[in-house]
Amino acid sequence: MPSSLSSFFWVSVLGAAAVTASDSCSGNTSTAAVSLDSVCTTAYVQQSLPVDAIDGVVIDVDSVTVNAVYNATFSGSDFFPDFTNQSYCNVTFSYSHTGRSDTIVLWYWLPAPANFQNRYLSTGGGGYSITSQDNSLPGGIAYGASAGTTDGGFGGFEAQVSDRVLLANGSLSYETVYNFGYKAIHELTVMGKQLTRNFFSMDTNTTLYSYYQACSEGGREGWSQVQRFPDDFDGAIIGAPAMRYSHQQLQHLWAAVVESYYNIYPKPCALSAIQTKVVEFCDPLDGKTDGMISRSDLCMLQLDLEDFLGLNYSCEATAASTNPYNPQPATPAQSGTVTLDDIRIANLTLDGPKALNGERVYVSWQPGAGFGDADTVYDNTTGDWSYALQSYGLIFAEMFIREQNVSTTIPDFADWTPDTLRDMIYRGWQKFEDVLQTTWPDLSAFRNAGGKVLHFHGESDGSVPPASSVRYFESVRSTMYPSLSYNDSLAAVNEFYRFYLVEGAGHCSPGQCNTPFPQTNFPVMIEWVEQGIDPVTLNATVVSSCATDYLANDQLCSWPLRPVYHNNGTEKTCEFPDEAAFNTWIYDLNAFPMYVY
Ligand SMILES: *[C@@H]1O[C@H](CO)[C@@H](O)[C@H](O)[C@H]1NC(C)=O
Ligand SMILES: *[C@@H]1O[C@H](CO)[C@@H](O)[C@H](O)[C@H]1NC(C)=O
Ligand SMILES: *[C@@H]1O[C@H](CO)[C@@H](O)[C@H](O)[C@H]1NC(C)=O
Ligand SMILES: *[C@@H]1O[C@H](CO)[C@@H](O)[C@H](O)[C@H]1NC(C)=O
Ligand SMILES: *[C@@H]1O[C@H](CO)[C@@H](O)[C@H](O)[C@H]1NC(C)=O
Ligand SMILES: *[C@@H]1O[C@H](CO)[C@@H](O)[C@H](O)[C@H]1NC(C)=O
Ligand SMILES: *[C@@H]1O[C@H](CO)[C@@H](O)[C@H](O)[C@H]1NC(C)=O
Ligand SMILES: *[C@@H]1O[C@H](CO)[C@@H](O)[C@H](O)[C@H]1NC(C)=O
Ligand SMILES: *[C@@H]1O[C@H](CO)[C@@H](O)[C@H](O)[C@H]1NC(C)=O
Ligand SMILES: *[C@@H]1O[C@H](CO)[C@@H](O)[C@H](O)[C@H]1NC(C)=O
Ligand SMILES: *[C@@H]1O[C@H](CO)[C@@H](O)[C@H](O)[C@H]1NC(C)=O
Ligand SMILES: *[C@@H]1O[C@H](CO)[C@@H](O)[C@H](O)[C@H]1NC(C)=O
Ligand SMILES: [Ca+2]
Repeated sequence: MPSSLSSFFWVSVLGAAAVTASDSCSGNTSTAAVSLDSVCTTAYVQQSLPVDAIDGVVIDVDSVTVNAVYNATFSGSDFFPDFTNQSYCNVTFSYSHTGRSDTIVLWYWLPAPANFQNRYLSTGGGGYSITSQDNSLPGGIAYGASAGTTDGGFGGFEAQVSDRVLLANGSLSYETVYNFGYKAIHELTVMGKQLTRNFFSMDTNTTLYSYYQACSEGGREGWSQVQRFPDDFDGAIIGAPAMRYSHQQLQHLWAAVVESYYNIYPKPCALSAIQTKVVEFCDPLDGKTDGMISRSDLCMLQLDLEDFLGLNYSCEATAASTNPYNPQPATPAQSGTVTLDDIRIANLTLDGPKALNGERVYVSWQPGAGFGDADTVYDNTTGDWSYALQSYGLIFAEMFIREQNVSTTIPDFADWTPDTLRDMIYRGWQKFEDVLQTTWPDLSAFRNAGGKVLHFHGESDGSVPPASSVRYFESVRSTMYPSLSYNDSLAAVNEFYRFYLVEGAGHCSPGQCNTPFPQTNFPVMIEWVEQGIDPVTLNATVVSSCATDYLANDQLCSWPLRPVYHNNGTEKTCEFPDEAAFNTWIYDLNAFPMYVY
């Protein structure tokens, strides 16, 4: 007979509709014959709520919203292929913590019973958001998984943690920081799994496979769970994680620091002309001239930006931008030739943060990443160009570290030197080491619980440097297997954790034309977890709209193997890079007395 309370509800609530519920007597709870209509009701969802899943959590039963959605179509995502005819139950409800007056809203899509395949998926956010709203949920239900997201308690699915992180000047909301850091996603997952079991009337002996999938800040959120909660996920798909948080957020101010410190303000048009030349120069170094850089390491060894001295550039005037964090007046037409000063800023930007004495503060971006953080803004009253403060760095420095409610400027920025940036990174690292930094390198508990991690990063990412992901992979490898040789430790890590650089890709998206993007990570992870199929290479698809071979399939190499093209680009192999190429990915962050994982 059904063993759980929810199975009891299933029978009593649905009556004759639950004709197959008795299958659970043989250890198989088949709900396939039940229609979406009959379960996607407020009463049934209220009875399925995960009320006892977490101590100290109180679910507001009256907050439940439920509606069935039929035959939905999803298209245009980089993280799952297009789907038609998806039917699901759309559920939201809120909860609070005993003794606190907080309200956190959860949002789940539960697939039609006919399509449920005993899977659950948590999804995450980007930037200062903990959620991608309903943009990532389709990638779950299409594979028979219920899928969830949380608003973190920040005031709705369109809100950001920065809306709530300061209670007043000098008063940081630590509860908000910890919800963002790791608590809210954990609660989303534990409750999502129980809701799924209850809703589909799974008996306790049936395995519910649990997964995570997100990119950028969502990637950091994924690591925050893998590092702390070994039983939450069987498989975590983590893209371009914004981890090593203090370094990651504040490095976005590096370009503005050097512009201000050296008083050099290149025109954006000059930097984009340099960028075009970088791609042109580095594209063929990988053995295939296809408009994208598959080997940014070889590019780094051979590129000299001074070769672009005297390059002509010309851009048309642009309209004003109303971005609240970075409002910009209209810009005039720009033209000229690339100067040594322009090249100096481009060089320093790519090289990444260093202290004035030359000690290294953080990793570099790869050539091909562009110069977004170095883009200057036009002052239409003076006719001058000046630095722009990238909003992630600005908010982290002012709100999280200094606890000052300043949204568009850093009052003393004109006094900042490269050493000020170093000191600010150190301060943020120490202050948030246990909640946002997210670099705990010992994943033994997750490995021992049987978990798998699929980690990927666009090689031309201009927001999170891919060398940051390489550094974490290498930290895990050397921390967990200190006495093994490189090859043996690599094999040991790869049993549960694989990392792939995505040739030519940008930040959580295809970048240069013809980039293969890993759009089928969820089915690949399902095969790894449920069938033991090791993703020796990562399945990818050319989804960039400017591609010459749209939808072509490709296979990405598992780190540290790198693509090598043969026969004028018609064949590709994955090979160990030579020592010089490998070493371009490895940094000695000697500006700090503490080791940076
Ligand atoms: C679940 O598994 C246990 C142990 O194998 C077994 O005793 C129990 O009968 C099973 N329950 C159901 C509902 O199959
Ligand atoms: C459970 O039922 C499904 C669908 O009928 C079937 O494919 C599967 O083999 C069954 N599993 C067990 C353990 O009986
Ligand atoms: C969904 O599509 C199926 C055919 O694929 C059709 O039979 C059904 O009526 C549609 N349902 C709704 C609610 O549109
Ligand atoms: C749409 O999905 C339903 C089940 O959700 C299925 O019965 C139907 O055949 C599908 N229609 C098409 C056109 O694929
Ligand atoms: C899902 O539910 C939420 C909350 O009620 C609602 O805002 C949203 O529009 C619903 N989505 C669909 C596709 O019905
Ligand atoms: C921060 O400043 C904004 C705009 O100046 C204001 O709306 C908000 O209430 C302030 N928040 C706090 C916590 O002071
Ligand atoms: C740059 O433009 C100038 C003036 O328009 C022209 O004389 C020169 O040949 C151009 N240089 C290159 C390298 O195209
Ligand atoms: C300068 O830019 C601001 C903001 O876009 C605009 O309101 C103003 O009209 C501009 N002034 C001139 C002289 O173009
Ligand atoms: C830019 O970097 C290259 C290579 O590191 C170096 O040779 C060159 O002197 C630098 N140029 C400037 C203007 O800083
Ligand atoms: C908060 O601090 C900022 C920066 O020091 C200041 O501009 C603002 O006036 C302060 N707000 C309040 C309410 O004190
Ligand atoms: C691999 O990607 C191709 C498209 O590039 C797709 O057709 C295939 O189903 C994917 N394989 C897996 C395991 O998802
Ligand atoms: C090499 O490939 C490029 C790009 O596909 C093509 O234009 C060129 O003709 C090829 N060269 C040879 C020698 O086949
Ligand atoms: Ca190429």
